[in-house]
Amino acid sequence: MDNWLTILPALGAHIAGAARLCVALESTVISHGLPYPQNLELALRVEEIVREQGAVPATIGILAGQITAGLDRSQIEYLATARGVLKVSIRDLPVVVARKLDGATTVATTAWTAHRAGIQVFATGGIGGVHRAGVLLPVDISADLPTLAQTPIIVVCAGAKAILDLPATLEWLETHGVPVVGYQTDHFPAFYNRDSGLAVDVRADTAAQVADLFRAQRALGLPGGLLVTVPVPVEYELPSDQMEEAIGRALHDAAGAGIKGKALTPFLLTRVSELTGAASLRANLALLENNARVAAQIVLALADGTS
Ligand code: PSU
Ligand code: MN
Repeated sequence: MDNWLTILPALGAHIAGAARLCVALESTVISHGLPYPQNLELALRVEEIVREQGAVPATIGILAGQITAGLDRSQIEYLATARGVLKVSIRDLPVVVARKLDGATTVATTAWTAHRAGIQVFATGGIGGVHRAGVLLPVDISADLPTLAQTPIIVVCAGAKAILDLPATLEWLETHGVPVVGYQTDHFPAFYNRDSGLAVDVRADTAAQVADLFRAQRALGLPGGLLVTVPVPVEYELPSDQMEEAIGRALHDAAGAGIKGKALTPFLLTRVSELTGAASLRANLALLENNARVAAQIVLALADGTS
C-alpha cells in the first residue's frame, strides 16, 4: 500500500471487502463549510445514517500529511475544531503530504482518495464547478470537474450552488464525458433549490438504476465517474429569488475585495450563508443527510448486483 494513504484502520484486514460497502464522505464541509458545533454533529450524523442503511462510512481527510480514508471520531473532532486546517484540492495534495500538514479534502481530493482506497460511492453536498465569469472576476473552474472526468466513482450531491454558472458547468461535464443523473428528478438541482431550470442527462428512480448506469460505464472502460444529483428535501427548499439576491451581493463583494483562487468558493459560500441565515444552514444539513442515505442505498445496490 502506498505509504501516504491510511485506509480504515478500524477495519484492518477486511479492507477489500469493506471498501466495497463503503461510502466516502468529505471533510471540507466539516472544516470550512459549516459552523461549529453543527459541523461536528453533522459529520457524526451522516456516518450514522450510512451505518443505519447497512453500509460503512469513510470520512476522508489529511492529518500531518497522512491522507486518511476512514477517520475516527477524535480525528473528525480535530478537523471540526482545529485552526489552520487547509482546504486541499488536487493542486495542494503534494504540498500537504510533503510538509506533513493537516488538510480538509474537497470533492476533488475526496473522490481521488476514495477511488484509490477501492471505494465506489461518495456523498457530498454540492460540487464545485465553473464560476460565473464577470468583468471583474476571472475565469475559475473547480478541480472537482476534471477529477470527476478522470475518476471512476459515483458522486452523490444536491447539484451545485447557484453561485456558479450552472449552464457552463453542465456544458463542461458534457464535453468531458461525465453523465449527470437526476435522482427521482428530470431537473438539475441547484443545492438550495430543487430545480435550476436545466435538464439532467438521464433520470434514475432507484438506487438499482444508478448501479446499472455505473456498471455500464465501467464495462465500457470509460475513465470518469457519474454525477448523481438529488434535490434538497422539499420542506427545506429556499425561495430562488432570495438566493439570487444573496448571490448577487456575494459576487459583488468578492470582486470588490479582490478575492480569487482557492479563497473564492469559501468566500462566496460564507457570504451567501450569512445573507440567507438559519434557513440555508438547515437546508444544507438536510440535503447532506439525504445524500448520505441515497449514497448508502446505491452502494448496497452495487454490492447486490441483482438489479
Ligand atoms: N459547494 C458547496 N459547499 C462546499 C463546497 C462547494 O456548496 O463546501 C466545497 C467542496 O468541498 C468543493 C469545494 O469540492 O468547495 C470546491 O472548491 P473550489 O471551487 O475552490 O474547487
Ligand atoms: Mn477555483
